[in-house]
Amino acid sequence: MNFKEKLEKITDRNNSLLCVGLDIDEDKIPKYLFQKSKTPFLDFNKEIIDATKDLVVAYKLNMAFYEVLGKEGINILEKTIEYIPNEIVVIIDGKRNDIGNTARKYAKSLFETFNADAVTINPYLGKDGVFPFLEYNDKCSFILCRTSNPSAIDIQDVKISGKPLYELVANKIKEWNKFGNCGAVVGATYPSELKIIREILGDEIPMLIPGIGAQGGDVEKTIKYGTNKNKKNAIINSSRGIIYANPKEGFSKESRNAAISLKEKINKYRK
Ligand code: NUP
Repeated sequence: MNFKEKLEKITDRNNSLLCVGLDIDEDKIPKYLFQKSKTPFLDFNKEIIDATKDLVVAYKLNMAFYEVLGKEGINILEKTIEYIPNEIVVIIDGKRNDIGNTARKYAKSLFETFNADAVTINPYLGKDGVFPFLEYNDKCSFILCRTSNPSAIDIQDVKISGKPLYELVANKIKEWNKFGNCGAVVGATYPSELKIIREILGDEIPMLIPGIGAQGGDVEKTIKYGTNKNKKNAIINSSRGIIYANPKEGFSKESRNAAISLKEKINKYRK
């Protein structure tokens, strides 16, 4: 089953567009886990997965939170991915890219070594940096188009021939989508840009939309502008807003409640 089929199937099965971001952070995960367990981060991820796997379409693991822990972090990343049920999409968020020769290693590492279904990449190096990822036909490469952070404007809004750079990137994503395995990353914190980008991309290209929860993105506008004509093909991520909903003993119950509440809010606007 390729990425698109997998996404469609789990979107329907769990009636959801929700992605939980497993951004493990030693300053935020419950302190008691460090006293109780030799593998606190992995235990934390497993408990979050157990508590939310019927509510989500995807889990997103941001490389920064694993790499910072050194080889132990890589081990946690691998074990977490192994633990995620097969039918749920695994996204590795590393925003990778480089010259073609190096990009090939990044692509192999994320798709083969770590077994991601989807990755995030940046378009800054142009197509020879992007194509090594697209050679993985059955996977998905989400290309940074308009990010959620305040300084996204510094570069992504620079006008080229009268159009902001993110529009040019959206058009490139469409052009590069000849194998049907491109996606776009667009922040929920910029609904007007999200609308323009969905109009450029059309209905077939999936969007990964972070910025809901801790960054304050608007759920209603995100669904209105980010989904396709079937109110699908969007993966809405929240990390801190769910996994650290209440970082104390019994945390996974609170995370489950936060995930239910966001899933229901999303679905309310899909009707
Ligand atoms: O534009 C982007 N914004 C963003 O927040 C692109 C991303 N990949 N992210 C990532 O999504 C960010 O690095 C983090 O892993 C997650 C958002 O986390 P939170 O704000 O929901 O905690």
